[in-house]
Amino acid sequence: MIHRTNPPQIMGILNVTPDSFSDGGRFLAPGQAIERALAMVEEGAGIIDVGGESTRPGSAGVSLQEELDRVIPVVEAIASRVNALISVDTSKPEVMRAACVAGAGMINDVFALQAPGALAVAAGTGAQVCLMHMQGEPRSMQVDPRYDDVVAEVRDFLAARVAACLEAGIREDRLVLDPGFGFGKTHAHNLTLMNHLSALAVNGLPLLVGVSRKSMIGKMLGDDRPPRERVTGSVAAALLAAQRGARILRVHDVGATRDALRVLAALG
Ligand code: PT1
Repeated sequence: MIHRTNPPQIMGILNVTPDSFSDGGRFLAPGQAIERALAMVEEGAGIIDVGGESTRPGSAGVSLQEELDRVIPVVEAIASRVNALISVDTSKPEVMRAACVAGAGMINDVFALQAPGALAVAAGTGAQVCLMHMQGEPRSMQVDPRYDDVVAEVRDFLAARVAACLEAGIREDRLVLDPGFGFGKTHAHNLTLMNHLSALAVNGLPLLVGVSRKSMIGKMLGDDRPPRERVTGSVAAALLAAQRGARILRVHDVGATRDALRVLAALG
């Protein structure tokens, strides 16, 4: 379906991890993080997603203290300086709470608020919430992902998490849904999900799509291409997601994505 209404929002990725797969930990220090956030807003990001724990395939978790130390100073620093919604990419309730106190207005949780206490904390913050689907956990999720019907299973999981949120007092107008590209999915699963995006919008809720520089883009371009050389392919996939109704695009390359969206808006 082609959507000629408002263009999707761009969520710029701000990694504050030393092991980030794509930025190589270049954005660790709060000063540099501020600079990067300002640049992304200048390029067209309406949301800045701050993450202190890598969730790419094979990643191990990080301790609570380490994640707080990475994320909270950066959220504090950018909250007062950038004209954008600040999102915190975390699964830990303590990080959600502290980040929202520090100025975050969105919780982006790849575990969809399944950690003990996460639903209650998220409810209390009043923030927007992105619920993402993942099969397994980052360390092992790509070992042997299996589904009978990937679209139905992802949709049913998201529907169950929406119901859990409503029960916890998180109103539906605070929710965003995400199929979780690359999170416990084979290449074929990722392609099937992209081709059935609109079927995942439980209750008509907005969809977030994150494919930027991921291995699924590498698979389509030739497997030896490092993440940095997947920019054009990522923009093409983001544009396709926008055409298929995605409302938020989570990307590394904000300016390039905005340009593509402008052309889509003019011609679409
Ligand atoms: C995402 C996402 C995210 N992705 C949301 N949050 C990552 N809401 C972090 C690969 O296959 O899609 N949605 N937070 C990054 N995760 C990955 C996963 C990075 C897979 C790389 C790959 O290369």
